Amino acid sequence: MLKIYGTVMSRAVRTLWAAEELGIPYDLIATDPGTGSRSSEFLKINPNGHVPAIDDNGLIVWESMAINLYLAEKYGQGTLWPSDIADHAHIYQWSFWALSEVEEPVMTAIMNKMFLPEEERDAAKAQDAIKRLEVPFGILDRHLQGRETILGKQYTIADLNVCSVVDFAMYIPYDFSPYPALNNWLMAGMNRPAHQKVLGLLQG
Ligand SMILES: N[C@@H](CCC(=O)N[C@@H](CS)C(=O)NCC(=O)O)C(=O)O
Repeated sequence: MLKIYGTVMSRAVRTLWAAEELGIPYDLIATDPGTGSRSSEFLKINPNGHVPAIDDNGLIVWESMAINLYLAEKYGQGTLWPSDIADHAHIYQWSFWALSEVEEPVMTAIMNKMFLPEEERDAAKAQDAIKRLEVPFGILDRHLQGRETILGKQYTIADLNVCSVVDFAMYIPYDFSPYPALNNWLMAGMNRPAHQKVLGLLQG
């Protein structure tokens, strides 16, 4: 069975959402919240000591986007993973874009708003990060105008991957009202039954 290492309060939520969406049975192997796992046993799985990581019948993969692209291609043919190679190009494009253009400012804002100990938080850094989100969020909003999904077709792993980076901004909290197309797409992603099921794990 697929093993997913991580916790719901980490980037492993992306992998859990993908597994639920794809209907793959899995075991969630809990690691220390906030610290990943530095145990010598876990470092053999992911030498970075970061989550998520997976063990799919002996195949180890780490890095959340790589994991999700692999799971979608293996288990989601015709659903989260379309057949057209041009669609694959855009799936990679938007997934890598989310990590390189959106994740850092979102994480900087969240860390300085809520996760760091209060005495270490820097309000100016949080404000600067929130300001920097205007560029990528504007790009995504314009792309989604007149489209319900990133590819403009069925819901794919591109939507799930990008949504799972953008939705962290809701913890800042972030005012998405200047981006109505992005906001509608984000809410649709949040309300997908597979996503709701994973968020339900947060409640225990
Ligand atoms: N680029 C990696 C980042 C993974 C990452 O930093 N995960 C955090 C949890 S959200 C972690 O394991 N932190 C613990 C640590 O760095 O020790 C990915 O997307 O998988």
